[in-house]
Amino acid sequence: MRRILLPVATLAVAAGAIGFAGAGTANASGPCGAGHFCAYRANDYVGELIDRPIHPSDGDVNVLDNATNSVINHTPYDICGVDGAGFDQTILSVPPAPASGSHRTQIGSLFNKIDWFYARDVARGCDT
Ligand SMILES: [Ca+2]
Repeated sequence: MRRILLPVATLAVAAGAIGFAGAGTANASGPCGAGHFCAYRANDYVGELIDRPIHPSDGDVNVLDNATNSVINHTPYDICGVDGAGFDQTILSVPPAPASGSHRTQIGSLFNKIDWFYARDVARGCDT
């Protein structure tokens, strides 16, 4: 269990740093619809994979496997990204806007393993 949890914590810190760095760019608001969560194939919100509202009652919301490289969260929920390879592991947590990290201009090679997303109330948060 320790061998699994340590890399997840490390990746979460890296994602937060990336999201914070991108929050001040001219493209910070991105193209994502009001109230929607959006995932993109490429960095900087290029190559839309999904653009839709997500609610915690929706369960798993599939995207093309191993393709997500940037995301925008305009929902009021934490959006959680899962890598389903071998076993389900939440590898990305995206807070609702306007919190720092709600827009990730690039997730990077460590994160483009996401196969689906789910939403959680902020008080509960993503699985770790
Ligand atoms: Ca995967």
